[in-house]
Amino acid sequence: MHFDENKPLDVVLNDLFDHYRENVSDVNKITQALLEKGVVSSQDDIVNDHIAFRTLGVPHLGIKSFEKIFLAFGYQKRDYFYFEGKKLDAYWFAPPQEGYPRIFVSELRVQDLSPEVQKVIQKYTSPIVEDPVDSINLENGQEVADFLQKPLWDLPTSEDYKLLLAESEYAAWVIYNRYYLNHYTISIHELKDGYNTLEEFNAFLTSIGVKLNNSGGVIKTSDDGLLRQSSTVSALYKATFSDAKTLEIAGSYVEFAERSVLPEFKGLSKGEIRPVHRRDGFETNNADKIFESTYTTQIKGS
Ligand code: OOG
Ligand code: NI
Repeated sequence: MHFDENKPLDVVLNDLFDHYRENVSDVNKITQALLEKGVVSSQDDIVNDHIAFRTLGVPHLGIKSFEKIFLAFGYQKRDYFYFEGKKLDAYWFAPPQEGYPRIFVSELRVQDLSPEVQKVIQKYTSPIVEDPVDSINLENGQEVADFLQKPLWDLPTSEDYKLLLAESEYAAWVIYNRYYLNHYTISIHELKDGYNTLEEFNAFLTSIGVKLNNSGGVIKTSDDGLLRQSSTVSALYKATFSDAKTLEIAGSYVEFAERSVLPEFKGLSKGEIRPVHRRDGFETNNADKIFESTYTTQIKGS
């Protein structure tokens, strides 16, 4: 993905992606290998199915606050998802026009966590008494892009990070990584023959040494069989905490999605198939496993 127009949404998506690819080495590794194999001729040829963000369910920092940015850009709020075990809520947002990625935003149900963990989270977030997005001009793309890279709360101590990690990997990820882009997603069905099924694409990823999330199986399949997803596991990076200690913690990852043509459009020829003819949205059971791409159980497991 790379947009050339000067629209605020384009500026924001480009900036998010630039920071993300600088930090997540699998992004360039995969693009480079696709270029070498002649599957694509530039990053712009890769269709981005969706991007994802994580938020904390406390006043002024959850989905209700974060979504203002993308609603202002013309995104539409769609289905709600609940993840009981992981104590998360989520929504997905449909883009204003074809060619832009869907957005998946999740939120930690902080009130469902232990009093100790709630206290640590509140220590960082309680100084925030109004929606931080309200102080930025949403018509200025660069201002929004800068906001998404800016810390909204103090850097945590390594002890606080470890306390969160022991109870909720998600909580620990957000307290350090904040609104960083959590992943971008390659639309596998848009690639050329030989690479446009997840089985073929995952074999290619394995051949270039990319490690995949295997929670619930490497390929996660929706009940209707039409949305299939795989993802890498995040690399660890050296993070410095406010007590000057460093820890190896999980960063972001890359996802791969294959959306099949809906039964009512099965008669269309290959050239007639547009994105609107394919399975849309997300799937709770797939997403539940994809969250684990940043979990140490996946990163350290074999
Ligand atoms: C999001 C996990 C869910 C999907 O496509 O279902 C997801 C996350 O890890 O924050 O991306
Ligand atoms: Ni995803």
